[in-house]
Parts: sequence; structure tokens; C-alpha cells
Amino acid sequence: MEPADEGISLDEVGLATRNHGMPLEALRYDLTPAGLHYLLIHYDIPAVDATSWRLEIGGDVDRPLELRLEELHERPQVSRAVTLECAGNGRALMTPRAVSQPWLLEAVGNAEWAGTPLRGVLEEAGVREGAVEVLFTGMDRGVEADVEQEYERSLPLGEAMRDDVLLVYEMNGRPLLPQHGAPLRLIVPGWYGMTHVKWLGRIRVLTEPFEGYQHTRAYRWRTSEDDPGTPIERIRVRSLMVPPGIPHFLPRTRRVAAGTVELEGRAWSGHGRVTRVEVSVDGGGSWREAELWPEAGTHAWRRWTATWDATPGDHVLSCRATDESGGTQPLEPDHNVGGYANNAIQRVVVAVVP
Ligand SMILES: Nc1nc2c(c(=O)[nH]1)N[C@H]1C(S)=C(S)[C@@H](COP(=O)(O)O)O[C@H]1N2
Ligand SMILES: [Mo]
Repeated sequence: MEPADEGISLDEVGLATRNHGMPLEALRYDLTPAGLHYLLIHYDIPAVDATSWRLEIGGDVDRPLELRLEELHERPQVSRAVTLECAGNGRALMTPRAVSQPWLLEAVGNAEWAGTPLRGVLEEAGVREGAVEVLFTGMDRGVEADVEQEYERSLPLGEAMRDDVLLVYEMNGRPLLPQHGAPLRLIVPGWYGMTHVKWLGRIRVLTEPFEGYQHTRAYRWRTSEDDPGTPIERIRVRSLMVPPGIPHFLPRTRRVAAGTVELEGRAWSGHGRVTRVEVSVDGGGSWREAELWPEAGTHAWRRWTATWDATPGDHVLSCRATDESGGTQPLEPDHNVGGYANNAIQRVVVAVVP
């Protein structure tokens, strides 16, 4: 589990300072306050004038639409708590490390997202018979591996038509902030972060699968450089804990007073309900059940708690979730070239003092 030895480059530090994570103590909140939610912005936050902004819906539809923000607000409103996690979460803990946003564990957040179901808008536009995918294009542009592009991702038509997929204009009851995609973003509960396209400008219904950079080059599970790989889609089951006690400034190991310690954290999965969380206080050698709290939604994180009788000495604390598909968390990362979908267990190093 030691990160690669070669050191983090200034380029990676540049990404890490732009794209902050959620401090793990914020796992305490049912809903992550907007300023504590993680951020991932591939290029720049685009300058968008919400009054002249329009959402274009076109491609393989009977009636192309152009909607203003007020028109989206007039449509049926749905609000739901959804956990977002970046597909690169845990990347910097893989060896060798893929050079990209160097997340440790903190690329996650759980917010209440409000907007209108995408399906209603697609039905109004009239999706034609031969449609297979829906493409979502952001208003941000940049260059990746020499390819100049707008950030865009597609979804299979069946996923796009799910009734919980939303065109979102509010986060935690407030208008969407610039960094989270104002004036409008996509939310696809259960899928990794890259799917939730921000600063939406255009939606296009396609008759052929989309073959853009973010599908054919990035976000693929590849075992070697020449493996074409398979697409990264749904969030793998994962749990994290609020690190107990107090931290050292550097490194962020913990100091805890001996006695009864209440451990708490959250667990989530894009493959069904979280059915079990276990905790270990000996680095994953032995496990016992944590208590699961009531669910707040199918794709919202679930609270768990456990009591620990902390005895003086050094301990490594971990938690491990299982979902209803039978998925659980491995002890070590499942290596892949892009450093995606690392759901290996967290290890919190704790010194218990008398
Ligand atoms: N237009 C656009 N949408 C985007 C991105 C982006 O760079 N541009 N980043 C994606 C990635 S990789 C993630 S993990 C999530 C992060 O959402 P957040 O910053 O609101 O947490 O947004 C996704 N949507
Ligand atoms: Mo991401």
C-alpha cells in the first residue's frame, strides 16, 4: 500500500490544489456542505452567462429543443441525495502510480441535488427509433493528450431514460455553484464522477456509440498500455471512516486516548444497497460487524458506527463494506493503468495513549 517512491510532481500538485478533496472528518455530515464537497475540473471553470445560456437538445429527435434556465425550473422538480465519487479516488495509493489527479481517499461527497428528470426532456424532444446513446457536452474546453476537446460523455439510452437521472440546477437547496457546474449539470446516481457532466450546453441523441476521448482513451480499465480495456461505469462498493482522535500535522496519523471510542463513517455502492460494514483494528487481520444506520436513498451514502475499546499501543483501523450484489472491498488495490476504481480498504494509523 506504499505509494510510488518517485515523489509527486509539481504538475500533480498543481492538479491537487485546483481539485480539492473532502476532508474525511466531513464524513460526519449526512449532506456534505457545498464548500467541503470534492471538486474535479479537468480544464477551467467556463464563464457562463446564465441569462443568455440555453440548453440545446438535438440529434436523433423529432423536435429539437432549446431551453432557458427558467423553462427548466418550470418543469417537474425532483430532489435526491446522491453520493459522487471520482473514478480516480485512491489513485495515488496504487503502485506504480498513474500521473494524474493524485487522490488519496477523499474524492467523495454526498449532496442533495435538485432538478428535472432528463427523461421528460428527452420525451418532449421525441427520441427516434434508431437511437442508442445520449451525449452530454459541457461548455469547458481543454487539451488532453494533444486532443483539443469540450468535456463530453455519453450514456446508453436505457441509462439516460432511468427516472432518477436528473438535469440539476440546485445543490443542497441553493443554486448550483460555478465549480459544481452552474447553471446546469447532469446527475446519474450510481455512476462514477466523470459521468455527471457539468456546465451542460448540449444534449445530443446518437444513433452510433460515442467514441470521444473520455470514452476511448480515458476512463477505461486497462491492465497494460496496449490493452484497449473496458469502460469504467458504476461506483464500486466502498466505506470510509472519520479518523478518530486528533491528527499529527504531518504525517496525518492519529493520537487517541485509551478507552471507549465511537467509530463512525459512511458506505456506498453503485451496484445496489450497502448490506454490511465491518471494522478491523488490527490492519485487516480480524473483522467485526459495524452497525448500519437507516438508508437515506438508494445512491446516498449510509452511516455506520462501531464501538472500539482502545488499548494503549499502535493500531491500524480499517472498515470494509459489502453490497447486495456481493461486492466487497479488497485489502490491496486492484491495479490498472489509469489508476481507477481503487476501493481497497482505508488504513488509519492510530497511536493510543494511556
Ligand atoms: N464539463 C465537465 N464536467 C465534469 C468534469 C469536467 O471536468 N468538466 N469533471 C467530471 C469528473 S471527473 C468528476 S469526478 C465530477 C466532479 O464533480 P464535482 O466537482 O461537482 O464534485 O464532475 C465531472 N463532470
Ligand atoms: Mo473524476
